[in-house]
Amino acid sequence: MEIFFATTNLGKLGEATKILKEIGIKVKHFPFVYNEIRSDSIEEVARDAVKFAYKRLKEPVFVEDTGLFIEKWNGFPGTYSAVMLKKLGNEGIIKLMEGEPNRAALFDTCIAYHDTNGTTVAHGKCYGRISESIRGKSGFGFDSIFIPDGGEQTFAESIELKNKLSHRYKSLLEFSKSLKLRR
Ligand code: ITT
Repeated sequence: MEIFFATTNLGKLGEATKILKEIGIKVKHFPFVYNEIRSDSIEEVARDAVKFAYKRLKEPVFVEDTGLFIEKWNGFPGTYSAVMLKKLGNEGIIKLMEGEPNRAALFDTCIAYHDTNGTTVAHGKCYGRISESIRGKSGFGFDSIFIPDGGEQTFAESIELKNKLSHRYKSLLEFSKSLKLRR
């Protein structure tokens, strides 16, 4: 089975390609540039984006919206994660969190898939905490400041672990099940 993934993020693309390959699905890249809507809901963002991608591509396609939700900041940056990373970076987050005992954070992903039957969504969450410093070289985005629950290493220090328990892994697994039922 082959399927298009519309994204500009090569980190996401690499992980999704690897994870889906192991379950027998080949990913084709659709480098789709699109201005996300403003919403606090990753599902709303993903649902809107996939309609545009499908309109452009005219083939079954999925998109994925991911946010880092920091408990102490009432879930911010959430759907604004890309802007946060661009403007403040991981250094900025570590600095703002200095001395903060509540470091709980959550990665939340929503995949939206669209074909002639309409849109379906799949979700995946990964709970953890923000590290005290930037650690590790692998991965992308916030990986060097996020430690999943039960672990001591950041995602960037243990990418093999990331791909077995991450928000992306969980959402792709749920998505692949619904895809196999649907097609
Ligand atoms: P597309 O919308 O084109 O797919 P994007 O980079 O804009 O790419 P998102 O809005 O979903 O994607 O991502 C928000 C930010 O969160 C962005 O800066 C990502 O690099 C980062 N991010 C997403 N998944 C991540 C992960 O698994 N680990 C670390 N950071 C991640």
